[in-house]
Amino acid sequence: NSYRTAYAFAREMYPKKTKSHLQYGTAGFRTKATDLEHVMYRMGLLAVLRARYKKSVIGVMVTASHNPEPDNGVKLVDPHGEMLEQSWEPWATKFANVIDEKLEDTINELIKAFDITNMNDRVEIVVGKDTRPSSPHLAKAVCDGVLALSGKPIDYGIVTTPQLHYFVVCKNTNRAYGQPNEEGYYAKLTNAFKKIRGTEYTKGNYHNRVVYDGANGVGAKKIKYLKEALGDSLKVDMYNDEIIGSGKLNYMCGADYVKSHQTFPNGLPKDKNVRCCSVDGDADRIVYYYTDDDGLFHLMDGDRIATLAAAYLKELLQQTGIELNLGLVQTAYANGASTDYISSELNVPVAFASTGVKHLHHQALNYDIGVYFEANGHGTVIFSQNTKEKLRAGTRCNSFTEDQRQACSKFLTLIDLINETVGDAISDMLLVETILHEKGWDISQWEACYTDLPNRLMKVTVKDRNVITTTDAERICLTPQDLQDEIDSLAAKYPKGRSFVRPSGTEDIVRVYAEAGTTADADKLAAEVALKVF
Ligand code: NG1
Ligand code: ZN
Repeated sequence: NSYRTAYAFAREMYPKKTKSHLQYGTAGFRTKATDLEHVMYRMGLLAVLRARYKKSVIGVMVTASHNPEPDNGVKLVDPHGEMLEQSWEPWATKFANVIDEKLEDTINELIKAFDITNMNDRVEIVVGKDTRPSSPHLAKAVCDGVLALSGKPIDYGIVTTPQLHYFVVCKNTNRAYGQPNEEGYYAKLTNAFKKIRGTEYTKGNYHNRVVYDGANGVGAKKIKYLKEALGDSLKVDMYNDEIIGSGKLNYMCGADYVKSHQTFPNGLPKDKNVRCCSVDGDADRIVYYYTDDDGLFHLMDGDRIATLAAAYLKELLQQTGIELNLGLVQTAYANGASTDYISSELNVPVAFASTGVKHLHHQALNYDIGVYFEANGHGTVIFSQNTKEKLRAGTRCNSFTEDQRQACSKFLTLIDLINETVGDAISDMLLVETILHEKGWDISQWEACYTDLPNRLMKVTVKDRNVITTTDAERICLTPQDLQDEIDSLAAKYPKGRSFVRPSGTEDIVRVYAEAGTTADADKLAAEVALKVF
């Protein structure tokens, strides 16, 4: 009986040594690497059960993204490249927390609950890891878990989170999405990029050079391969590429640092008006920025990328003449000015989802063309089957003009450039570069689309963050009673005032967000709302 072996093995190799309770949250499990050994092993077990239940390949990614180097984490990737289905999250939590003596029972309980009868299927589990020093050891624990239940671990070594999602989808679509290896990934993106760019590498105010902050992580390691494939079409000047064991991963650099400190990362040359970008520790997020003539810092976050992409896709869609619905999904953290711009000026409908890309992704499925981004730079675009079929038919349609047919084929190439499975810093960078190139824009022209409202994000530590519950994509507080009324009356005092609070899904804190017409007002509003939360 294979799970008996698993159980015995666990006690010997990966005993549960910690008492602390871990919860599978928006980013899977994340904590000090030293507390994660048994969790990794058990996620290997769970992945095999999930793969047998779904009769598909499942992914397991070992990473703690933008967290400090001593942390680590793990998330499971479902067959279509999405995050683990929400109804299984409590199972992941249970697997991580049961005592060793109860592990066998828990495995049996799950097998029974889902009526898994194919326990002998030799399912494939693809495993990836980031550059943390703890990752090889933890990824091995995952593979041991997979082996313990007679699954087949396929270890991809160090890869970005979006690469792992891509491999899962390639395997589950029988390679229709692409070749399930790194060469296939780079080839798909760079072929599409070069095809759209053509041979005119600079255009108008656009120059084919970008300064790239690799956050001293996997995003630095991987860009080396990409650069080769891009040739002269785009020059990527890389900085912060000290990788394994330097202790510098995400340290004063990377997308999260730049976004949350609204400042230039360490280690990059501060040349004026030069387009720069930063990725995070597993390269699923990207933000752009530049320093102007006066030395002032300007951030182009996920909202900017989302609006740039949505506007461009809308134009391209109009050129095809095909009727499809296009929409943008944001979270409550999206700057109000971006929402106004996209809905009022560009007439693209905007929907809101709760924080966490899985919620945005889900909401984006409601559109033929769904653009979704978190303000922190995590997002992508997804296209319905209907969209792809109509575009393919459009390329051969006799009643279309030649321009329309060409627009259809360009649109299809653009889809190849986009990693639909999950937000992908490298793919998003190539998308931004493609749009700016086509428009002949420098970064300040991109910025000129709209002016961000001043905003302020604060953390408040409370005894129990879960006393705060929210609704309507976290924009409205349900409990404690009266809190929402108090927020409303505070926000009403300031022109363009807006504020909301929600418990964080990744830290033991409450987040307070406020925006208003001026920085002083945004700061005041945030502070006043924070006081009500205490
Ligand atoms: P929480 O801690 O739930 O606010 C944070 C980010 C999310 C998302 C997750 C997962 C903010 C305000 N929140 O969530 O956008 O990226 O981490 O990593 O940036
Ligand atoms: Zn990340």
